[in-house]
Amino acid sequence: MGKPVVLPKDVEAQVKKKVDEGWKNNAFNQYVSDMISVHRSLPDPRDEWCKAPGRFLENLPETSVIVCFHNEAWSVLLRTVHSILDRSPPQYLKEIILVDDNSDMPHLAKQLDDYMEQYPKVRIVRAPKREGLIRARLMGARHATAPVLTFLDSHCECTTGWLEPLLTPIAKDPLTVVCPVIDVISDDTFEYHYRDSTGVNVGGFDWNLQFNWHAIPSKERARHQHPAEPVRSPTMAGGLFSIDKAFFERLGTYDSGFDIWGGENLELSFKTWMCGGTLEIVPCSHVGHIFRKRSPYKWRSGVNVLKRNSIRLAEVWLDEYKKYYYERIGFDLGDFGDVSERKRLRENLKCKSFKWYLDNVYPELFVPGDAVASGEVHNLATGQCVDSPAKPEDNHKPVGLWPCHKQGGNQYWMLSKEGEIRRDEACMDYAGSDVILYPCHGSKGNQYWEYSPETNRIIHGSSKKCLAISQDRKKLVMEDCSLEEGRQKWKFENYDPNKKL
Ligand code: LR7
Ligand code: MN
Repeated sequence: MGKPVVLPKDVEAQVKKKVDEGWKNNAFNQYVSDMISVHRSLPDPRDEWCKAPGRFLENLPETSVIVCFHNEAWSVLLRTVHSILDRSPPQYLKEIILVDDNSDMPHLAKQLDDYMEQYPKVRIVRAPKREGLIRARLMGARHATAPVLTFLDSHCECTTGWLEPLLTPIAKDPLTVVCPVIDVISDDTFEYHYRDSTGVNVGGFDWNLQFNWHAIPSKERARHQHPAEPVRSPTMAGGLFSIDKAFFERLGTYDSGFDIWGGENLELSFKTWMCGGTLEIVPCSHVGHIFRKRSPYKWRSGVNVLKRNSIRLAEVWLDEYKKYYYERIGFDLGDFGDVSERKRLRENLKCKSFKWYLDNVYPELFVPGDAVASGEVHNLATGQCVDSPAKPEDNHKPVGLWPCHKQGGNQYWMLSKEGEIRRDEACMDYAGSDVILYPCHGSKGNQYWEYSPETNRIIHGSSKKCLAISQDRKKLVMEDCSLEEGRQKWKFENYDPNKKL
C-alpha cells in the first residue's frame, strides 16, 4: 500500500554493503526496492469528484506507453511496467514500448527479454548506441502504433484510474497535451506520497531555462468549479505526459539535436502553446515518480549538454527574449549545431511569438527588461553591496553583504514594477527578523520595497522600516528610518523612473 520500508540503523555489514552499492548505482535505495513486490498495491489517491460515474468518456482512443531507460534497476523497471499493465483498462492500452538506451547493466539484456516474453503487450526496442532520453523517446514514438502516445520515466508507478482522465481531454480535443499529477516516491523508503487536488501545482520556468513549480494562478483557479478539473499549465516537467501522435508529429516531435537530458520539456511546452495547442495538468490522474538528488548515469564528457540543448531551444523559440538566458551564461554560446531546420519548422507551422506566450500563457513570469532598476545595490556609507548567490538553497536564509565588485553575479538585483527586489524567482523578504530571500509570491506584503533615488532610502512597505547596514557593518538590518543615517542610504544601479507602473 505504498507504505515506507525503513531499514534498521544497525544492519549487518554485508547488508550495509549492498545498500550502499544500490545507492551508488541508482541514486535511490535499490535494496529497499528489491524488498517490495513488483506488483505492490497503492492507495487510490484520487478525489471523490474523479470517481463520479460518467466523469470520463468511454470508447477512448488507444495509447502506446513509451518508457525509455538507461541502466534502470530491475525491480524499479518491473514495477513501472506492472503498474501500467495492472492499472490500465486493457482496451485502451495498445502496447508498452520499452526503449533501452544502450544500457550495460546485465539484467537489462536477455533476462529482460525472457521476462517480458510472457506479456505480449510489452515490446522492447534497443538503441545500438547511447542516444539520450530525447532521441530514445523519438525511437519509441517511431515504433508506436496507437493514436495516442504516453511517455513515462522508467521509475514510475501508475495508480488506479490514471489513464482514463489523460485520454479523455485528448479524445475531446487532440490538440490538448496532458500531464498527470506527479506524486513523490521516496528515493530512500519507497513510500508513496500524495495529496488531494488542492495541492496541485502548475509548471513554469526561469531565465536559466530551468523548470519549476508554482501555485495555480488565481485567474486560472477562477475558471474552475472543482479543483480536480484539468488546469492549464505554462510548461510540463517533461517525463510523464500523453499527446495525440499526429499532433506530436505535426509539431515536429522533439529537436533531435537535443542530447542526453534536458530542454525538451520546455521545447514541447512552448510549441504546444505557441502553435495552437493547450497544455494541462490533470488532477484525477496520479503517477508516482522516484525523484533523485543526483543523476546516476554518465553524461557526455567535455560538453555541457544541458546548456547546448537550452541554447538550441532559445535560438528557435525565444525570439528577443533569448538574451535573458544568454546573459545568465555570459553569452558563451559555443557550438550549438545547426538549428535552421527547426526555425523553418516554426515558420511553416505559423506559430505565435514568444511575447504572445508570455503575455497570454505565462503572465506571472518576471521579465527582466521590465525592471525599474537593475544591477548592484550599493551602500553609500560603506561601499558594501547586497550580495547572495540566490540559489534555491539560499531561500529562507539571510541576504548577505560583500564589498561591491561591479561584476554583477551575486550582486545583480532587479527592482520590479511591483516593488520586489529580486533575482529570478528569489525575492528579498522581511517578516520582522532578518532580511531573507524567499520565493517571489507576487502579493507585495513582506516583499514590497520602495526605493527613492532622491533620499537613497529603501523603505519596506508593510513595516515602514528602512534597509540598513548594522552598526558593526556586518549584516543587513531593518531600522526606524532617519534621513541622516548613512547606513540607510543606498544606490540602486540603472534606475529608470519611466518603467514604474
Ligand atoms: O541518456 C539517457 N537515456 C535515457 O533513456 C538518460 C535518461 N534516460 C531515461 C531515464 O532512464 C529515465 O527513465 O530517461 C528518463 C528520464 O531521466 P531521469 O529520470 O534521469 O530524469 P529526471 O526525472 O531527473 O528529469 C525530468 O527532466 C528530464 C529533462 O530532460 C526529462 O524530461 C525527464 O523525463 C523528467 N522527469 C519527470 O518529468 C518526472 C518528474 C520530475 C520533475 C519535476
Ligand atoms: Mn525520472
